[in-house]
Amino acid sequence: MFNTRLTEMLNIKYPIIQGGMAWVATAELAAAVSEAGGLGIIGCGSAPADIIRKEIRKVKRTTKKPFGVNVMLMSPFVDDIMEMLYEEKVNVVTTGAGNPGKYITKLKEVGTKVIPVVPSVALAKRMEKVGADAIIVEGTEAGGHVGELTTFVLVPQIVDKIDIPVIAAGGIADGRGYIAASSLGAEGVQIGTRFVCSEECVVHDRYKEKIVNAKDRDAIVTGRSTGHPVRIIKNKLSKQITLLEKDKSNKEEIENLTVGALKRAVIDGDIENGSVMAGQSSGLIKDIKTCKKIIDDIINEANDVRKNLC
Ligand code: TUI
Repeated sequence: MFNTRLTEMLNIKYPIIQGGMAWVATAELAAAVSEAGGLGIIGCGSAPADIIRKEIRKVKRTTKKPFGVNVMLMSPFVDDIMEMLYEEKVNVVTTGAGNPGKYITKLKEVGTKVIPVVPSVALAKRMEKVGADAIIVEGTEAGGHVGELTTFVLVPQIVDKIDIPVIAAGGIADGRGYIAASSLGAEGVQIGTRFVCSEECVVHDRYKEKIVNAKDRDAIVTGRSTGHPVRIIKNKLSKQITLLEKDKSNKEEIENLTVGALKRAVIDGDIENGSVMAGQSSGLIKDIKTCKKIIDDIINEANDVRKNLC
């Protein structure tokens, strides 16, 4: 069940990809996930190319296993990042928040597999046509920048429309979610929030605690009115944004409030005025453990669930 076209293509033990979270997905987290048999990912966010190159070199020194880099396509440094990636020749590039079409041919030429994140059927079809190796289908349950549709409805619609492997993302944090995603036709899962609450993840302890303490309705979407919907855990910042969103003329004030807000939460541990990006799976996460334990527990639980199904 854990051998799929994705594990073959990427040469990994389990088809579990770590989300490429800005500020959060550092070399430490990526190396730990890859060592545990998944695919660790360094998240570029809006960091410049030289910083990311250093993170790549750190992972290369720490593990011989495959790993990847997530490129956030709204980054002001996206072209520099791509030039650097053509040189570093990492195993995998995942992309988010845009259409990576114009970079795919060159990445593939240097031997990098390209796996875009998409929030819709149309974009999935377009990405297959321009040469993507697989597609990450991300439902609105995910943390951070989100689309509208749920994982449960979007994954099977895309599985029906494309031939390359589909990886399900958004709302998956345990073995039950893994089996559900497989049942929908996914050949792998991408997991973000669960890995934030790992021992190896460098985010501030208060950020991890905020997720562990979150209840079912605490991961809410802010910024719909500004055209930048972002899922974060409810706090003082989210309440301020929600109030400002009642009036469309407050767009600039909202943008000012959110500039630098992710760093404030992740690095400074200001979980009230900062942006605590996390998915709806926060309500499922009750502890902090190593990446190896997270992956082993998912695999063991998935095996138990499967036995009970048959
Ligand atoms: O990219 C993400 N999640 C992110 S990026 C991020 S950094 C950020 N911070 C503040 C505001 C905005 C971004 C935090 N979380 N997930 C992958 C994802 N990609 N979700 C949705 C999409 C997406 C959306 C539109 C992918 C492609 C797309 O294409 C539009 C087009 O060009 O056709």
